[in-house]
Amino acid sequence: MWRHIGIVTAAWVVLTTVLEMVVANVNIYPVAASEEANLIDEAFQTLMYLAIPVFTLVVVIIVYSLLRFRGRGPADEGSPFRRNTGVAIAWLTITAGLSIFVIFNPGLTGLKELASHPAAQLEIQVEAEQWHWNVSYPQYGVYIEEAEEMFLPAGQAVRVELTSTDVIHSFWVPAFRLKQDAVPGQVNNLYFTPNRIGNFDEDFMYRVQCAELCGTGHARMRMRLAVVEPENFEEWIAQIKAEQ
Ligand SMILES: [Cu+2]
Repeated sequence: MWRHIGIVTAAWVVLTTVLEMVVANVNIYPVAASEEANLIDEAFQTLMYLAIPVFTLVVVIIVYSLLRFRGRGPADEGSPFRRNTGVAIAWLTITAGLSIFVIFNPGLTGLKELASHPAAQLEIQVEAEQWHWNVSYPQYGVYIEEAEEMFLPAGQAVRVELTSTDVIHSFWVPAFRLKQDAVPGQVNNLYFTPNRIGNFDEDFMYRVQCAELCGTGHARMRMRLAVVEPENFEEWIAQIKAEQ
């Protein structure tokens, strides 16, 4: 018995160490272009660190049991199962404890951080409609119907007022790690601060993508996104105004 436990423990420690090192050193995330994205990625990283030892323990025990305790021939039924109340209680206590821990951290603490957004410097109204986005920048008197791209100044706190004219859509920016439903007859706010210059042509994570199935044009319902220096943003706005 102790030999089995020794082998399983050794394999578990090795596999856990390897995977934890991979997660700590390999960047598995797409580009993070907003302050909120860093919060989300940190939360994801914490969950990975906590989940790996549980995952590897389950995998190691299953694989070891399959190899070591399998039947040796067609008539052999293999080793019998025996109940072990102590193991069951320990397993439930540890996994329940981990689950409760992540509800508070990064769960509730992360939500609180996301909710403590700065006062918006830039207001944008976005109207979702099958199958495009209408965007207006009320501070600049700019309205773009069926917008194909959206410019944002880096470093400025943005508030998006989001609504829909027909069905439920969802405003999703992968590079910001944020998603908010656009619901007819209702205005939902979304807050973010872009902090990394970039655009769709360089990295397709810079896009606004509809993330709620809304009809046949759903997959094509997207806008290119560009996060630019504030002076370039002003130039873009001036250019749009000149064309209108
Ligand atoms: Cu959609």
